[in-house]
Amino acid sequence: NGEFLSNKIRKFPDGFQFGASTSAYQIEGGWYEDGKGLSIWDIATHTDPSQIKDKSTGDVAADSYHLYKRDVEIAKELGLDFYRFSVSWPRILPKGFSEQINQAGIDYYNNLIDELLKNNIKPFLTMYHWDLPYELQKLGGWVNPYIIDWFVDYAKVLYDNFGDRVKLWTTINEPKQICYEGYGSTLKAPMLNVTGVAEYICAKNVLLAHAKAYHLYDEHYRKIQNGTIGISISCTWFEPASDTVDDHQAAIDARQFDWGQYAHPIFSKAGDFPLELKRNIALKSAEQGYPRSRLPELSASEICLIRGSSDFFGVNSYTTKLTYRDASLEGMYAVPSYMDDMAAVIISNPAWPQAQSTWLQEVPWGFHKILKEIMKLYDNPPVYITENGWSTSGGLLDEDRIRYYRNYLNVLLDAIEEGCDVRKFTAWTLIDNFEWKNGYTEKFGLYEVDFSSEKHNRTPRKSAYIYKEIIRTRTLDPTYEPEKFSV
Ligand code: PNW
Repeated sequence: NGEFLSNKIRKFPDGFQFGASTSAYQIEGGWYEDGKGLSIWDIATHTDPSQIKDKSTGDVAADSYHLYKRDVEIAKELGLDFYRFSVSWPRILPKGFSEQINQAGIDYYNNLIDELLKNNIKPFLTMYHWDLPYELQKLGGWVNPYIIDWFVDYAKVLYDNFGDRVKLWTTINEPKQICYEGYGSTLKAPMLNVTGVAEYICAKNVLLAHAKAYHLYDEHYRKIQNGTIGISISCTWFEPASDTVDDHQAAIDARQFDWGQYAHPIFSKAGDFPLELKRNIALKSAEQGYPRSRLPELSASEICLIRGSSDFFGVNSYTTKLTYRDASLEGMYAVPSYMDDMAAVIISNPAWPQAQSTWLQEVPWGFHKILKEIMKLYDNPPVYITENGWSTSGGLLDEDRIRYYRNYLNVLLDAIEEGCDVRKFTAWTLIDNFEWKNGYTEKFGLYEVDFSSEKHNRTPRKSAYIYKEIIRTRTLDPTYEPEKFSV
């Protein structure tokens, strides 16, 4: 499979920056400490543990609420330019609203940010990585349009408290996983499972919440705080399974449903939801007897508010799928549903290298196609890779993770040479963590965490030494072997 045609050492452009990423619920623990409110993940893991593969919770996770100094030390060991972490909304605003600010929560993130800056590592703050305050979920969460205001109120608290030192922001991590997985299925909290309706209402609200938080920064904070703010969207490459026109259209539809749904309104010249999305959902809704499309409309002023509301395109990208069209779709998907609206059949190719996570296969050329497609569709926006990574079942000798990173970085360099404006790369993830419904059964960390001991010791994997050398030399050397691991 190796994508390397030669063992040539390749150099990253000047100014290219490297980081690693985590998220609050996945690492912090401290789930009920110092005044933190409950999130939808606290509720999901506690009300029905059988929903999580190993029946675990994020109550303690990697204990970063107490061990954040060690996390920063690790970031320092790796030589990271920046560290991307998320803030737990209910740790700052226990009830979700900004009438009551939890000072202990503010202190925690102040300490983390100050510790990073002390070590010369730029804090890259994600405002929302899925741990919605439960009090807001009681009101409908992301399907209640008032959440747009609640999110902007929360963003203001973050700008006011951290914006003097944080210069890199993402508003929202992965709208599709929030909306489709959380509201259209049971894959993520709140497991609402109202597909065909809820994920589209959510999409509109997420886009408007993001855009309003962006404009608040742009108009009231940027002048003084001088930061950069954008959104992170998960992008899978969908490749036509055959050369037929139908399969090509199926792949386009799948991409437009998966990420165009969120990217097109923000990054395209025209704005609004993509044509394929509007057309498919309107047609199906009419056929099904709905009085109007299940996809909510964006008004002219909403389109305008959303369009252009991101300084960069944050790309979270891991894998590729094959896509084909099956005209009948007979009994394949529920009606109505997101999958039925997309009307594409999605499969994987068993020949591609497989990670521990069932959905994750190594397909570097798919990553390359995503970068080229974003350049083409959205007029070459600045791209930050805000997540990319590989899972194993554990162990320090992670040759497959090393191969994955090298191959993905290699095609990233190709894309840059071909004109793509990619400026940052972020590994998912710094340390092993709570992998949502898969609990602790999948390890994405550059550092292993010993979850069996109260100390939660962190140990570098072989990939950590490789990543460190890439960052130190600003080059990709496919033959480099770290001393510690050579036999
Ligand atoms: C990321 N896909 O989401 C999440 O942001 C992390 O919290 C999580 O730990 C990580 O994945 C690993 O699972 C993904 O479409 C979103 O292939 C989409 C995809 C993969 C991961």
